[in-house]
Amino acid sequence: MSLKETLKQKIEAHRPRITKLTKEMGKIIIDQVSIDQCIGGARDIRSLVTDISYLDPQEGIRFRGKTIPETFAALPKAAGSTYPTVESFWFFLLTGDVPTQPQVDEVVKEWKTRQGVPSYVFDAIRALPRDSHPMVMLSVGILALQKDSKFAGFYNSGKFNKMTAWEYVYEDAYDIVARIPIIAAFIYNLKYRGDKQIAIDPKLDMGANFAHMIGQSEQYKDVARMYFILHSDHESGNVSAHTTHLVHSALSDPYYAYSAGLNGLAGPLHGLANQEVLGWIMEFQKKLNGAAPTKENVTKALWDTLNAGQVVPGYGHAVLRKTDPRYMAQREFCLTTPGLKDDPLFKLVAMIFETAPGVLTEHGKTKNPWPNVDAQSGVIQWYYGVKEWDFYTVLFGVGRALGCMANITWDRGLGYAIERPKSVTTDMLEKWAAEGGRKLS
Ligand code: CMX
Repeated sequence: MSLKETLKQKIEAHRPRITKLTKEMGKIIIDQVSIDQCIGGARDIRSLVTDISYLDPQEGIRFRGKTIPETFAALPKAAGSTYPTVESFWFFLLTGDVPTQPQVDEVVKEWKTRQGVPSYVFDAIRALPRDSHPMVMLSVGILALQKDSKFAGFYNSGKFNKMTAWEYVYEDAYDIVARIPIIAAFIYNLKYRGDKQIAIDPKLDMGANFAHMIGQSEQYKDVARMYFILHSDHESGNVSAHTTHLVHSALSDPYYAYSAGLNGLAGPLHGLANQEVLGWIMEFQKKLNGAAPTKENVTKALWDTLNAGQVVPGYGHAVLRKTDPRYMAQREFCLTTPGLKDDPLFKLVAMIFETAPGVLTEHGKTKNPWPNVDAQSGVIQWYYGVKEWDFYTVLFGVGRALGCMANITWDRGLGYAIERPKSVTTDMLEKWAAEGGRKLS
């Protein structure tokens, strides 16, 4: 069965569950809200629903119920590789089913029909100052594609229908995941390779083609596949996924929604942390002035950062309370790739991993002293020659598109409402605090 038919069946089978939950059990209480949660970024309030992935604080992410190693093991592999194609992961993320090889082949084929990017998108990016941040370029590129949104076209057709609206989100979502790596490669070549552009190779899967388009080596094909899959989804409360969901909940089409999501990903407390990690390391190495990194000077650099009131990039997490399995998957890649495990930058990152949790624990502020995905990802890019670290968040954004687009396809399939939480005033909080809590009846 095709991806779309499989998805249609799944969405239609799922709808009665949501109807039953809202109509028959809608008033059952599942959470409480405290004052510190209101002020502190809505942390831990259970008020979003997604079946695409789930983040356990101890265990880390599961995509469609599978851990990262289980996901990599289960999916059909790219030809000549031990890694799955991004296309097979897209099928899995959307449907929850591990695709058969013919289903993967079909997605790979369809992906190619969707990956053409109109020239006006490239013109819009070229019109920006060349020293614009690549995330600005990526966000502009996605927004420039909006003109052809099939969802917006359907909405404006006068025939809008809630039951079939998801099919148009699906069309836009599929176009976005197919086109975003092409736009990202264009930005890379524009900014860092003197605008020497490389054409799509229609024989290659998504990850391999991205490697080809940025002029990378054979081995980088697996780096791209792994990287895009690992960064795809982290349930729906993180800034990029939540923003995408929020914006789309107003029935803004997927282009508006994901451009907004990318703008959230570009924050240093979120996706931009991967660039900050490399910036931190380079600054540290500069200060060493040729001396070898040691546990002592790494400890000092960490304390200098904390004492200056800054965060240690790549460490801590709003949900996780142990080392991020996405960090471990990338560390494993480094340890098992000849050359990479002896790379000085990897050794330094490994030394920071040994040192930072102790320092952060002693510092005593963060609830999670362990590394997140961003602490490890730059090393691999750097090793393969992608040394322009302000580009790293773009790579994150290419991967994150998979999760965000799968999520909003399902949002529309299940008819989730426009998002509109309720605000209160500081006076109200003070009054309820004095009364020992807000009277709920
Ligand atoms: N270094 C120093 N201080 C840190 C810290 C870190 N890595 N992580 C958290 N803290 C501090 C917070 O700033 C906060 O301080 P204040 O009380 O002064 O405001 C305190 O510890 C408590 O924070 P928390 O509850 O542990 O963490 P939050 O849920 O508020 O924030 C996060 C989570 C990720 C923003 C934070 O850990 C951080 O800033 N980390 C560094 C940036 C980073 O790596 N971001 C990437 C996260 C993954 C991703 O989205 O890509």
